[in-house]
Amino acid sequence: MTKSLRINLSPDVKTALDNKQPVVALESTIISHGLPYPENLETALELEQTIRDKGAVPATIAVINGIATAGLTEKELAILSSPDEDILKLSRRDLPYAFSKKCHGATTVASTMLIAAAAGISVFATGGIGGVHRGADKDFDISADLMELAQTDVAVVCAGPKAILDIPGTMEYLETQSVPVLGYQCDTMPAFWTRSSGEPLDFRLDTAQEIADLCKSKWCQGLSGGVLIANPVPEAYEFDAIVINKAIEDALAHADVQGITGKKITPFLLDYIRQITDGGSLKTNKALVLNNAALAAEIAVAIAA
Ligand code: PSU
Ligand code: MN
Repeated sequence: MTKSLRINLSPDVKTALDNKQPVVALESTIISHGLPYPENLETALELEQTIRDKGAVPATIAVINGIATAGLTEKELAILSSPDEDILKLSRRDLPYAFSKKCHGATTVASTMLIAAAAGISVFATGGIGGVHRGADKDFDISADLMELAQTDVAVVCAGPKAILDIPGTMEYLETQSVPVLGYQCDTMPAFWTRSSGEPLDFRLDTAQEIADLCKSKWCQGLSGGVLIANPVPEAYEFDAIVINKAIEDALAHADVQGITGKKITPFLLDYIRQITDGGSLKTNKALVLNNAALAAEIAVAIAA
């Protein structure tokens, strides 16, 4: 019995990888659990187009009929986006269930990284990574995204940890796990809906080329594990800090009253915040993911050159 992950590559992705052309991985939890219909499907398609426009090949990753898949058809993207489908949220630990039950599932940052690395894809764009939750000193809620960043050789472009989290705690955890965190044209950790959390970053790099150079220096010398690139949301789409922080507090209080925990908490908070900001948080969310896809493509092009 072979012990390597079984992966279906789309013809596009396979050709690009065979020819050492730039490829950018995209996750699917954001489609199935992070954004509402129909914006989720529109965004998924726009993300892929943004990456193509920058000269790279998009590889959206999910589990389809129990098989890890990189590069989805429009029909598969539509299934993952559909409010009528009950799509599982799959982090690393959930993959064996989906494989054995031969079902569909959306992959988180953690499981997308794992599948991307196994396919030979080294750059990945998401919205915000999971992290240390507020109150993790009591409930131990720390996203598996951080453990994956510690061990898997993929560069992840994000707009910071989602601001629903404990951002300083998340940064401490990344330091302990020896994950380089790079500010792209910024000196402080972005906070997803806003451009800065105020937390200083150790490294600022101003070009995709410098980021590519750092990744190559790391991986070529056997320093395994991920690289986190923090790319602030474009100014024009930044959300008002006071309004968003109030919305986050409200959402956290409601989650507490309703007893929402575990893998349901992140989708619950994102949806609640979208509703109480009248969809305003959604515009920001969409803009920041597209911005991350564009930078990820530039990094992938620079790595492949
Ligand atoms: N970024 C977004 N929306 C999302 C997520 C990230 O803009 O929905 C997802 C990612 O898939 C991330 C997951 O891996 O939330 C984190 O979930 P948890 O906190 O349960 O580990
Ligand atoms: Mn969690």
